[in-house]
Amino acid sequence: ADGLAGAPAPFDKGGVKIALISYISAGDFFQAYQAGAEAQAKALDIDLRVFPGRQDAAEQREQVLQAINLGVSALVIDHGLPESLADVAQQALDKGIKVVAFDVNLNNPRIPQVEQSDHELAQLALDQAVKDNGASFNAAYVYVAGFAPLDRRNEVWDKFKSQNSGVVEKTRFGVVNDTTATSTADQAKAALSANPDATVVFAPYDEFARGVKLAANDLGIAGKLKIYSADVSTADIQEITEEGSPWVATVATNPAVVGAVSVRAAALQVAGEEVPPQIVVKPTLLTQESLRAAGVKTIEELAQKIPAFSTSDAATAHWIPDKLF
Ligand code: SR1
Repeated sequence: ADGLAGAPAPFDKGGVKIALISYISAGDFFQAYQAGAEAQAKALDIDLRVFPGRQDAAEQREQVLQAINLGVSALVIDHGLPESLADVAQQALDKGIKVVAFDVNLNNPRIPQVEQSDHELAQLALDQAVKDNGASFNAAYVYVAGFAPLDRRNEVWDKFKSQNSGVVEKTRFGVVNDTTATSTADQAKAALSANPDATVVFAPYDEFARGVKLAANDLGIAGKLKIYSADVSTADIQEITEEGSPWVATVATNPAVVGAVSVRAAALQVAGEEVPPQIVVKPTLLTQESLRAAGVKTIEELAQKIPAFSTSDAATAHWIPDKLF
């Protein structure tokens, strides 16, 4: 470790250890988030220790304790269940270790929370659904309670339904596991077969949307369904823009940028600098039509066209390199 010229201590000397402890590692969003965190760590000469998430709350809790014992300067906790993390996160703080949470509400004023403005994200997706379908439609909704971003998006869905009496939620399903898309597809097949009048699907996680699309294709109903989602990846862009795809819009950040912001928030705290309690990376609406018209095929091409997909002004400082993608 050589350190970073012009950076405050301890980054001027290098060798700062930070741990990234995820609840989920599978899927495009979480892989890109991790890659962004690693790229930012490398640019700051940080030794980033990555603990793989396996959707196992007890294991994630254990990993927080392991990271504390490794002598890290900061922890980035990415998703997870607050009830299994809050006390071990407090233990870290008590030992002088800085903590940043992404998408898990640890209810601790000393832990800044990174998020993607989930209320705005859901609202943009639902506004597009109304633009395409009018304010009366039968819907299928994909949701799993207990994940902070999904719970925030759900608040918007509940409000949207109460404000639009013509929107009827005909069916609700969803699962988050190590094969979310295919497990959701199995549920979607049963739910959509039992509710053939559902024409709009609100699936605010790309793995959910991918599962519903899979089911729609298997059932031969892709032509009468429109799917509105969250998140984007190169594979998602391909699925959205392909001929006949029912996946018509998504609202997304670049998850690599969110990963980078999370590491920057941790680094700023280690350097003794202030970070706000909420650190927000704003999402952008991407419709099938706009992606096709722009000829965009990859997330890198998206980053060239939309500045918010290449960098964020959240958690920056003059000494932190932030042009990574
Ligand atoms: C299971 S939670 C999945 C969500 O977490 C991140 O916020 C992504 O946007 C994804 O939709």
